[in-house]
Amino acid sequence: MSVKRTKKSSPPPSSRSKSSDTAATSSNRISKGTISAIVVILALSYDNFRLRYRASNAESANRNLSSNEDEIKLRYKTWEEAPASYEEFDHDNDPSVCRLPIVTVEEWEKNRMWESETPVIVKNVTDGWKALENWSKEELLRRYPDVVVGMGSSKELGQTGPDQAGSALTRTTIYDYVVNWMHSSNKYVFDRNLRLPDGGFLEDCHPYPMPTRMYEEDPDALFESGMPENLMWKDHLALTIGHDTQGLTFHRHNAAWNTVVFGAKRWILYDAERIANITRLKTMTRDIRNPIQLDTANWIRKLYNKDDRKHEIRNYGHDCVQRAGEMMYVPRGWAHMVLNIGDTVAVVSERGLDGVN
Ligand SMILES: O=C(O)CCC(=O)C(=O)O
Repeated sequence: MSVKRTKKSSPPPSSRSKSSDTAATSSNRISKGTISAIVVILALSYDNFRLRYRASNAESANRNLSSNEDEIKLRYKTWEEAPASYEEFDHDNDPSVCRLPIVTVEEWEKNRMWESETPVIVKNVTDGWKALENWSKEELLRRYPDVVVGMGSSKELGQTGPDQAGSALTRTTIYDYVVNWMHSSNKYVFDRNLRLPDGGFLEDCHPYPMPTRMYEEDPDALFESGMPENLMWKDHLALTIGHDTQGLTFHRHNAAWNTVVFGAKRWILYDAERIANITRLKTMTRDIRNPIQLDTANWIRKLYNKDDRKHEIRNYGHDCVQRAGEMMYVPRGWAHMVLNIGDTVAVVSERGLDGVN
């Protein structure tokens, strides 16, 4: 799929040859010193011209995002303008339904809540993040068009688990995904391979939430502590970008945090101990009479109210809506599925990358 970008053309070569022709014909009448001076001046002006040419080229690339053609391709100019099924999937986190502590950043850090086995929502995590401005749809496309990301269908990514997705992921760029795929396919960007430091893009998420900040501030201390690498909150972050109703189907992995920058996510979490009974896990996550895994919207629509599933989640799980600015912490081994409400952009960090079988 080609990416529509402004072509970078070179300055017209004729301007250079014409100038040197002029200098050559004058050479009979003027001294060698004067000729050298003219050559230097011409070279400087050419450089100047080249720089200005590049700058105006960059400007026109930026302007191009709002040109008619791209507006048609973009369909929705901002994340917020895109369809969002709040009416069908949102709820108000009633404590009997969500059943999670919703805490401040201070409480999260003071109590080192990432060491616990309880899921939790942390408020106002994105306070101070440049991403709030730099990742608006227009700015993301203008600043980071060429960041390479992996995309695949939410269902496949859920089935393989995002770390083992391998061939289920196609490499593309942020620009290509947002302009050409996001609203015309079921492709979801869920890329766990972004690395710290990345020279700009991920710095927009400063200050990183703990415990990822620990690694960023002093990786040597972590290595020297003797902690095995697969237990560290390390240098890989994930980026997720997807339209309304996308989201990973039930899966499990190591402890992870997920912070929404734009949009919202509905989460269904199911207790790690409860799913040690594998038959129960299967019954919960799919229709046993027709065990094709449903996408997350259809799990909520068609399965949630059947066969005791709601009772299980109300007693051994959580059903919560995470809003922009909030972080969801999922402890190791908890089965969970997610549904985006509206265009949603989030970053994720996971402890180690060793998955959970
Ligand atoms: O946002 C999603 O679709 C899935 C997120 C998830 O499973 C996670 O962060 O662990």
